[in-house]
Amino acid sequence: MKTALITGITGQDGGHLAQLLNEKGYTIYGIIRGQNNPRRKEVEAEFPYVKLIEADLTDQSSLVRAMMEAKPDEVYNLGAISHVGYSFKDPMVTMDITGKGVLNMLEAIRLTDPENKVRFYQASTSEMYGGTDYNRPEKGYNESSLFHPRSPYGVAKLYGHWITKNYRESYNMYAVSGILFNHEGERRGLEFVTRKITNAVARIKLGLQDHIELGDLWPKRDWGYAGDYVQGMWLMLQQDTPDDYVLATGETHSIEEFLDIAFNEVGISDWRPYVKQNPAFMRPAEVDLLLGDPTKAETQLGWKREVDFPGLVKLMMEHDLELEAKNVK
Ligand code: NAP
Ligand code: F7E
Repeated sequence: MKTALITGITGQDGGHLAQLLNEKGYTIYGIIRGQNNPRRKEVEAEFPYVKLIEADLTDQSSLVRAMMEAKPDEVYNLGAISHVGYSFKDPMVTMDITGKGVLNMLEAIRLTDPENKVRFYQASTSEMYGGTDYNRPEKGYNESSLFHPRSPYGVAKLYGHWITKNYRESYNMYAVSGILFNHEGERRGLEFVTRKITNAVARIKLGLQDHIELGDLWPKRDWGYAGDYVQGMWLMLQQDTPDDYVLATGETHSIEEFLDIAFNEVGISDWRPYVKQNPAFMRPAEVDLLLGDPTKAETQLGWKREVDFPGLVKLMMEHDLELEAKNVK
């Protein structure tokens, strides 16, 4: 059976991917950073089959050692500073991890895989398209659309995207990028708007808090379910020839629409009295609207998302209501 090495094992996608690859019978190694990573215990408890290796995307020698230990067939590079808002506050670290970290991983593979057998997945993002509408085709951004990132995160990811393409073209590596639109779920970090909302709505319903503070409510996103998207990542590494693919739902919704459904789930028809706007959650440059066209992934990979927008909000609400009920005294 195959062996996979996952960076970002403590993150949302790392968890979903570990579960998927375990079901497929893979041996799984995960890279964990820091001398006392607070998420180590959670990973060990939830995914006991994942073998953890201490390494850091900013430390190339640690990645070489990880490659030598794991000897993987497939490497999924999911590790990153992934929060767009935070990337404005710490742009240098974002570049080091989210941008140059990709090069460090690619070089570690090249140094340890002289026969060019390892397949590499890079977690590219719809944030590379940015907020400008001038180049968006009617059906949404696709693999040929122009890029115009609007944050240090988007710029760093664009570097990762192009260096992956460059290594594919220069060294004939099986190195691909999945250009993934927003994907969410019960494992989503509380710092992202969808999970921040579902968790707060559950707490409001249970009397644990009385309001939620958010930034701008008009931006629109193409929101899918993370469990569906890791299937696409795996499919991208199983093809005869390496290529890049967009994964998206082909629908876009505003944060206000997300609030409508989330509050409705707990029987509150008007969310406005419970939501306060706080400029601290606004960004120096915003991405107004993201809409992706997944036609290539659907036709060539046979990938299709299963969970729709209301289904996504519902599953996140159900999860957070159950989770927060444990905090009611
Ligand atoms: P996430 O939950 O924020 O997870 C990020 C992971 O990166 C964490 O495991 C984190 O580990 C790890 N990491 C951070 N700095 C690191 C370093 N220096 N060395 C090694 N690992 C490091 O992100 P996600 O939502 O799962 O997303 C996975 C990937 O897809 C990311 O690259 C993200 O940018 C990209 N992406 C996400 C979406 C989305 O909607 N979710 C869409 C497009 C692309 P610690 O526990 O040590 O912090
Ligand atoms: O913001 C607005 C915010 O942080 C979504 C990452 O996974 O997807 C994600 O990036 C929208 C933005 O996700 C709050 O301004 C309002 O317009 O949940 P988010 P994101 O920035 O779209 C892409 C594809 C990635 O690649 C990234 O890694 O919501 N918003 N109020 C807020 N956002 C947050 N976080 N918190 C608020 O209070």
